[in-house]
Amino acid sequence: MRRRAADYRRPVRRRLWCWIWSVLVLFCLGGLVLFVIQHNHNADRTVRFSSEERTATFEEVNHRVFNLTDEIASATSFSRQLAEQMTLAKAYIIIAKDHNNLHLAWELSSKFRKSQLLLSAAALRGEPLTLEEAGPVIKSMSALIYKAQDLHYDISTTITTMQSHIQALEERANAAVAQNVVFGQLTVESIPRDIHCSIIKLASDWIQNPTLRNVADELRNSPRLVDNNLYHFCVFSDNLLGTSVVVNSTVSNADHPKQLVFHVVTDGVNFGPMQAWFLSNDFKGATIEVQNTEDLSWLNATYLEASRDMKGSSFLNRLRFYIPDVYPQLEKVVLLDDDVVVQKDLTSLFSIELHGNVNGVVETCLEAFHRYHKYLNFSNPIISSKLDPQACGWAFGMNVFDLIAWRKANVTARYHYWLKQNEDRTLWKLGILPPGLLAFYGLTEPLDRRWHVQGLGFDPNIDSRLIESAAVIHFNGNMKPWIKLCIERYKPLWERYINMTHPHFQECASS
Ligand SMILES: *[C@@H]1O[C@H](CO)[C@@H](O)[C@H](O)[C@H]1NC(C)=O
Ligand SMILES: *[C@@H]1O[C@H](CO)[C@@H](O)[C@H](O)[C@H]1NC(C)=O
Ligand SMILES: *[C@@H]1O[C@H](CO)[C@@H](O)[C@H](O)[C@H]1NC(C)=O
Ligand SMILES: *[C@@H]1O[C@H](CO)[C@@H](O)[C@H](O)[C@H]1NC(C)=O
Ligand SMILES: *[C@@H]1O[C@H](CO)[C@@H](O)[C@H](O)[C@H]1NC(C)=O
Ligand SMILES: CC(=O)N[C@H]1CO[C@H](CO)[C@@H](O)[C@@H]1O
Repeated sequence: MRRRAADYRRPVRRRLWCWIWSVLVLFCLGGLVLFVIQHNHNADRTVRFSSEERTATFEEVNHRVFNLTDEIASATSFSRQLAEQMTLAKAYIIIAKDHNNLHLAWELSSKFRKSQLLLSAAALRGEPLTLEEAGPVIKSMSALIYKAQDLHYDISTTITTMQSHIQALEERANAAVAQNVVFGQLTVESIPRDIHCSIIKLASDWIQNPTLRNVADELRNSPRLVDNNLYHFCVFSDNLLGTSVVVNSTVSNADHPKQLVFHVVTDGVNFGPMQAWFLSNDFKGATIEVQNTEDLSWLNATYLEASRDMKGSSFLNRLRFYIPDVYPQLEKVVLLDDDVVVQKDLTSLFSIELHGNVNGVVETCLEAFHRYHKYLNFSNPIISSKLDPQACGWAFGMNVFDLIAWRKANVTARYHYWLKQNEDRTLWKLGILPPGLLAFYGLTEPLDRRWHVQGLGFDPNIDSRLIESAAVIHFNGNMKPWIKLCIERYKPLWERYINMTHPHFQECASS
C-alpha cells in the first residue's frame, strides 16, 4: 500500500517540477528581455552624451554589462546555473516564510546572498565564474532547494507565489528604468510642448475673461457643493489633462451626470488654467468646483506642522488625509487619483454597505506580496504589537470614504499619531501609502476587485477581459498614458476621453 502511494505521488511531483522549470525558463527569458531593454537604455544614454563626456570609464562599464549578459545567456555557464537557482531559491524563501519555516528561509537567504556576491564579483572583474568558485554554492543551494521541495508545499501555493514574484520583479525593473537618466529626460520632453502652450493660453483666458471668473464665483456658493443627495468626487492634482480625463470619463459613463459633483483641488500655478478648462468645456452638466491650495489657509500651521516630515509627497498628495476638514458638510465622497480612467457608472459605490468602516477599497493581496509586512517595519514593536503583518494591503486610487465614520474614528488624528511615531523614519521610509495603511487599519471594507483594476502603468500583460470589466482602471506605475514611455496597448483607453480639437490645442500644435 505504502509503495503504491509513493509511486502514485511521483508523477505529480515530476509534473510540478516540469511546471516550475518551464516557469523558470520563461522567467529567465523575460529577465533577459528586461536586461536587454535596460541595456538599450544605457546605449541610448551613451549616444546622448557629447563626445567629450564619453569617457573611457563609461564605455568600460557598458562593455562589462554586455559581456555579463552574454555570460548569463550561455547554456553552459555557471553564472546561468546560479541565476536559475537563485530564482527558485527566492520563490522558496517566500514559501518557507509563509509557512513559518524561518530556519529554512534563513538558510536559503544566506545562500542567496552568497550567490549574489559571487555574481557581482564576476561582473566587476569581467570574467566568468569558475567551477571552483561556483561549485560549492551551487551544490549546497541544490541541497536546500531539494529540502524545500521535499516539504510538500502544495502546487497552488507554488503557482501563485511564483506569479506574484515575477510581477514584483517586473515592478522593480520598471522602477529601475524610471530612475534611469533616459527616463527622466523622456518625462520632461514628453509632457508635450503643445500642452504647456495650451496651459499658458488657458491661464490668460482666466485672467482676461471676467465672465469666467463671475461664473466661478457663482459656483462657489452653489448649494449643490454641499448637497448630500448628490454624488461627490474628490480629485487633488496639478495635472490638468489627467484631471480632465478623470472628470470626463466619470461623467461620460454616468447614467445621470447632472447628479455628480467634482471637488478639484490644485496648486496656484494650475488653478487658473483648470478653472478656464472646466468652465469652457462640456462636462454634461456635472458640477465642478476648483480650489487653490493657497486658499486652504485654514489648513493652518498646526496641521502642516503635523505632516511636515512627509518628504517626497506633496501637499496635494497629503490632502487626502484631511478630506473631512476640507468638506465639513459632506458625508460620503469617492476619492479618485489623477491617473485613473472611469469606465462605468460609479453611483452605486455610494450605496455599498461599509459596515461602519471608513474606507471602502479594493485590496491588493491577491498576490502574496502586498501584505502589511511589505510596507511597514515589523521589527519595530510599535508596529508589531498593534498590527497583523499578514493584513491585506490596498492602494489609493479609488476609495469610498464615509466621512461620518471618519470623524467618529478620528482618522486624521490617527494619521498624525503615526507621523509622530515615525519621526525617526524607522517605521517606513517614504510615501503616503504606509501612513494610510496605518491610519485606516481596521477601518477598511474590501470591495469587489472589478471596481479598481491597477497596474496599467507598469504591467503590460493585464487580461483584456479584466480591463473591460473594470469600473475604474488605474495607471499606477511610471508609464503614464500622457508620456511617451507608456504602454501603447492601454493608451487609447485614456486618450479617448480628451478632446484634442480644443482651439488652444490646435493653435499650439500648429505654432
Ligand atoms: C488650526 O485649525 C484647526 C482645525 O480647523 C483649529 O481647531 C485650530 O484652532 C487652528 N489653529 C490655529 C492656530 O489657527
Ligand atoms: C477624537 O479626538 C477628540 C479630540 O482629540 C477626542 O476628544 C475624542 O475622544 C476622540 N475620539 C475617539 C473615538 O478617539
Ligand atoms: C526597524 O525597526 C527597528 C526597531 O526600531 C530598527 O532597529 C530598525 O533600524 C528599523 N529598520 C529600518 C529599515 O528602519
Ligand atoms: C470627453 O470624452 C468624450 C468621449 O467620451 C470626448 O468625445 C470629449 O471630447 C471629451 N471632452 C473633453 C472636454 O475632453
Ligand atoms: C471638442 O472641442 C471642440 C472645440 O471646443 C468642440 O467644438 C467639439 O464639439 C468637441 N467635441 C466633442 C466630441 O466633445
Ligand atoms: C562574450 C562576449 O561577447 N565577449 C565580448 C567581451 O568584450 C570583448 C571586447 O570588446 C569582445 O571581443 C567579446 O566578444
